[in-house]
Amino acid sequence: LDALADLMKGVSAEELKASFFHHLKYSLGLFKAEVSTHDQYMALALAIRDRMVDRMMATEARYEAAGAKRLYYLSMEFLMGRSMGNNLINLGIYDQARAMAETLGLDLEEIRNSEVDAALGNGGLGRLAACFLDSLATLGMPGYGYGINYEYGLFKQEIANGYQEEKPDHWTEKGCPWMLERTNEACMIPLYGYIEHATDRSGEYNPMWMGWKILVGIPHDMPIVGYGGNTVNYLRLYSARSSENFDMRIFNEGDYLKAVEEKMTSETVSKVLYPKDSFEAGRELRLVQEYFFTACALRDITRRVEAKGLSFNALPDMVAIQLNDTHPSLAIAELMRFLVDEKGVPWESAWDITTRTFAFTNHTLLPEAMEKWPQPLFERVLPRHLQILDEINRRFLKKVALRWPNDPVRLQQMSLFEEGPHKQVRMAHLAMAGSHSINGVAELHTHLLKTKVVNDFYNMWPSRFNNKTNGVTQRRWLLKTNPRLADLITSRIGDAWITNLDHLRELEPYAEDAEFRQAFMATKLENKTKLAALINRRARVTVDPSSLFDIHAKRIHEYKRQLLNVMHIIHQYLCVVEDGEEPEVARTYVFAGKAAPGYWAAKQYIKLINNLARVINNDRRTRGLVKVAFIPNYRVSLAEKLIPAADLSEQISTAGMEASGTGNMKFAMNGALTIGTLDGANIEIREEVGKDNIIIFGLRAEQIENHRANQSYDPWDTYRRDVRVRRVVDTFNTDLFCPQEPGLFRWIFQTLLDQGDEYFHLADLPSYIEAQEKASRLFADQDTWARKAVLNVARIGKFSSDRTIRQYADEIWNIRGYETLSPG
Ligand code: 26R
Repeated sequence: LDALADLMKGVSAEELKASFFHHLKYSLGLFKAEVSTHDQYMALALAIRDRMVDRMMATEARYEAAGAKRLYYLSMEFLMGRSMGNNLINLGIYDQARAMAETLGLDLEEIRNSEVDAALGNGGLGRLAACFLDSLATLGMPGYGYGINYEYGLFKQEIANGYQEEKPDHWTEKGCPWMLERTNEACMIPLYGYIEHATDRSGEYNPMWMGWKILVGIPHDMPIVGYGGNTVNYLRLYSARSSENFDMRIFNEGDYLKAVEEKMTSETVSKVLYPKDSFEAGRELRLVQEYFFTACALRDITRRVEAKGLSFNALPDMVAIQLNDTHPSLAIAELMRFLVDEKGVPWESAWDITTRTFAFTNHTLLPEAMEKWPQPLFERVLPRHLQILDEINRRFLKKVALRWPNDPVRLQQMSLFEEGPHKQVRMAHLAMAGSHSINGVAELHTHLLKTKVVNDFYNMWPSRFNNKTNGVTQRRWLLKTNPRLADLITSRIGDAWITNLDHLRELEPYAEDAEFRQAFMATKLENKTKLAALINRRARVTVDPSSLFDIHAKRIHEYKRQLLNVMHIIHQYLCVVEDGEEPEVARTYVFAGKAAPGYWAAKQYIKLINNLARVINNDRRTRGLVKVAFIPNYRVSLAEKLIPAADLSEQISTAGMEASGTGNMKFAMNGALTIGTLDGANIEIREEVGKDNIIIFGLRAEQIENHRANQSYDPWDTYRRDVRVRRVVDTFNTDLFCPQEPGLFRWIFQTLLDQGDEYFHLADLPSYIEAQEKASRLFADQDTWARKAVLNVARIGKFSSDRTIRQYADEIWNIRGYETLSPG
């Protein structure tokens, strides 16, 4: 029996094969003859999962034996993408799996491609959470993700007549083989209802939360394996179900249909990810989602402490809870409710426990993304929590008043409640008041938080504020995504970079090695050739792999300024067709990204890019010189194909608006040069790679801020002064890019000029054009370009999420790794 068990767990090609067939037959009930690629994927995934489960249990035992402090990362979003490739690599069995597939006449890459992305996130914030899980496991740290098991992930994007159309992403339709459902650990979450104002026997006010409805949370665990395979943590995602008990009451009242309806509404709670990267006031379901998963997570966390028979005073020594933006910040009120109402802990000690447990990360400076809930809505959904917030606020404002006597304006500014005709709950204020640590995600971003956005809070608690510059995992974003470059790097400096990215510095001397540069550019060309084929398939555009691949891939947003990129392309186009100027190098402009379904301007940008592509790609005068392609349905698995093929990475947000960016790091890690503003982490990337190896342009955050403060920016000035700018902007008043849809883009002229150009496009266009010309000049000399590209890779070590996680672990969480690396 032991031999059988070993066979089922073993990692040789032979053993994998046995397990693969076992799952085909016994888990999927299939005969060999009727097996599709997707069935192969399912069986292989289950075989891989078996190997992770054993290690997950060993990991748990190791943490338990050590009495390890644990980190819980609460996030509404985890943008995991595909898992098979990463799991194989991190388990160290990629080659065995490929060998196994080969002996069966199967193609591992084809099998991997049939995995659908787990798109449980919108963009940067969700993908950061996924990178963090990889780093935590690789560092052997007890860190767990907690979130929602959305039945529908971020919508699928299709393009029809140049416009974005959204289609549902029913990613779980065929089941997710990585996930372990744990019905035995379900938890009950009350919400709605009312407060009964009672006094207890001693005459003390003792409010009772009554008449609630119950949601049931079912945990689904996705094992997360670290590189080397020694540590397997998990991501725990909750599905919402209705409560049998509760339904029974209605059943008994005889209203069968009402009972079924209630059940359906319960299940909508985990139905779909909100596709917005800005806040929409008043969405009740969103508030319920936030409370639902947050309360489930806390049940889980406190249950563990209670099982040990320990006092809750020990909580901050046993666990750290990180709030990924304000979305899970109800956890603060929920922990207070649990301690005070359910466990009878006095308020003061409950608050001490709470603030020592929580830490908060802010991910955006955009005012429209700040969560504020209408108080009446909040009260209806969470009546007891509103009372708790009131009490938190009362005590908090008392401290503010002590610090700044007779300063009613400050009290108003800092309150957890925004007064006015529509009273609102400010979630960021709750998150800051209830946490011992408040961090931004890049140096500039943290600086702006401290000095501008929440300056009052910084003055009150300067020591709570700290920076944790973002990072990305090199296991996915270099090793997996760019195997050719990864192999080349390893052939010269060994593979230590996989778990310590600082080792990439050893590549620096190779920038001066002609043979290496040639090999480096050859891998880039291979990646570009592959991408060219994909562009042909998905966008029906033929492009030349030797042209400069200029890639702009991220959510479509005005502040990210896809429009600025478009304006430069128009400029280049006009230089050819009107001035007869040959550009320095041929270029392929690639765009990819989704627009929030309700974001009109962003959706217009997509139409504009597609129209621009149609006009330029069909103009014989620019043939062989300029191509434009919009690749639909940007997602993690598409990013993995775009990033390794980029020469130039567009990071051109209005300075002061991109908190950090993480795509910028991934592109540079794959040897693209950045063209960008001094915004977010671009600033730190410049510090690392050196100013000669990055192309910076545009106004700095401070200058933008001054213009805003003094209202001193007038886009008409630039329009009048600069003929290039004028010529480009004027095209929006013509039908050059919308011959079939007259007047379609006139609104752009108006926003840029009559409405003040909020994002400083025109102010930055001249310096952007010059920066782009510089990029072309550099690219024309392939050898110079190669040197710079190599140095980008060699100097990108800082931006590993391993570094970021070590900093969180040392400076905020006070947790450590428990790796049992076998000696030698
Ligand atoms: C309120 C809710 C609908 C919502 C608002 C905003 C949901 C999601 C967002 C997206 C924000 C918070 C986000 O993704 N921010 C990004 O975080 C990245 C990781 O820190 C940064 O790199 C990036 O600059 C920032 O925009």
